[in-house]
Amino acid sequence: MNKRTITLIELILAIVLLGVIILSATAIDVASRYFFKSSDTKVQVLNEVSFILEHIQKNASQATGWIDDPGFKLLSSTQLLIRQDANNPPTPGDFTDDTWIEYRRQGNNFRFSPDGGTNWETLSSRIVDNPDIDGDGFPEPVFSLSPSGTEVIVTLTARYDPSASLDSKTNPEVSLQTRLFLGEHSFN
Ligand SMILES: [Ca+2]
Ligand SMILES: [Ca+2]
Repeated sequence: MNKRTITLIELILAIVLLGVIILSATAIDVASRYFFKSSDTKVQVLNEVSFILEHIQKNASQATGWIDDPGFKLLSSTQLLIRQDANNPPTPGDFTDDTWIEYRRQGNNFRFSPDGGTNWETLSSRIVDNPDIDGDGFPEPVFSLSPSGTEVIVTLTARYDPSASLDSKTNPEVSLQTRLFLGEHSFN
């Protein structure tokens, strides 16, 4: 009679192998969750910045004015005003009854006023300073006039958690740039 018995060594080996299998399964799970989490935060930040740039583009396309009386005012590198005719019915020949809408970066907030600074809506609370995108040694301003005076360049950077430092995996940031073609509003 040669009954097979499990030795202590075999038992320990079995436990260790089981441990290794469980650990590697957990590692894969953590890695995939980490991956989804980081891509998810990046998409969220990207959506937020692109929404703002579309918001500005849409309103800029409805600016009222012409070469001697442009419908854009670049008050500073963080403040842009756009004049619109909000009258019903519209009074296109008269700019004096029009409304200046405003976009303003204030700290981590990017805000929009539809009525000349009375009411404000916060479009994002994730805004951080722009990096130096064109490599000239200076970070890009939020709003700037192109050298030709024919476009307003809008550059915006948002970070998932603006109070924490940038980390491409856990705290990503996204910079986007758009140009508002001024047409008859050109400053030249
Ligand atoms: Ca008008
Ligand atoms: Ca630069």
